Amino acid sequence: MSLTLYAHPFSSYSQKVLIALYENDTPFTYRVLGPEDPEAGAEWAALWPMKRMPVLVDAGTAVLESTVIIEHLGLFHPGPVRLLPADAKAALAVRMMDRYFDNYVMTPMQAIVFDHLRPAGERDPYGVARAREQLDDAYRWLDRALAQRHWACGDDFTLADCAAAPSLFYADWVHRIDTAFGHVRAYRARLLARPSFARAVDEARPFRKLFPPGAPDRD
Ligand SMILES: N[C@@H](CCC(=O)N[C@@H](CS)C(=O)NCC(=O)O)C(=O)O
Repeated sequence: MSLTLYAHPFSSYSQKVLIALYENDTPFTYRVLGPEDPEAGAEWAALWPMKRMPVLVDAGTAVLESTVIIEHLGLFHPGPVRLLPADAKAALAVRMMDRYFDNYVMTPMQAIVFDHLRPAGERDPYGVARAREQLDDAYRWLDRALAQRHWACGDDFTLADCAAAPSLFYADWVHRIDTAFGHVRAYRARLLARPSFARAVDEARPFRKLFPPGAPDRD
């Protein structure tokens, strides 16, 4: 097996894939992207000019996009924890929730974070207010969806939970999940207790001071 992951411990989409790797104890070479290793950065930019992390290289072939990377791992490097159900209809529900977390939790969360990186005078208060509304809508919808579920799609931990963990983790930092959404708050706590995600969170602790809006003193 020759797997190389270009990623960073504090990056939410990198964590999504790290969870999948840790769930199955899948061995891989970790190329951490950052100023300490310009060579890794140059390799990554050559592999994927969009310069988005993570990128997985499997026996010389680049695999792009966190969801596709996790599906690739399930197909080519399966382990005991199956993150996509074998049943195609059940898998569709998992993919739907994966899209939900990426599009409606991760995206507005990132909009708020990246607004802090804009130069003074280029900030986007309208966009940030809209992102906050989207997060409230997303929390409200999710709270109902989770009422009878342990994980995002039921009893089994899946791809959708890999997406949920970092998105809800950081979303709560930038836009607190209201106490009215008890199911979402309890689910986030369950995700934090999952050993694969707890490991990813621990590995990212040294980087908290870099969180653009400022990291809260919890989690
Ligand atoms: N759709 C991509 C999103 C990846 C992504 O946005 N990664 C962020 C880090 S969490 C990134 O590379 N950001 C760099 C940038 O925006 O310049 C995926 O699922 O892998």
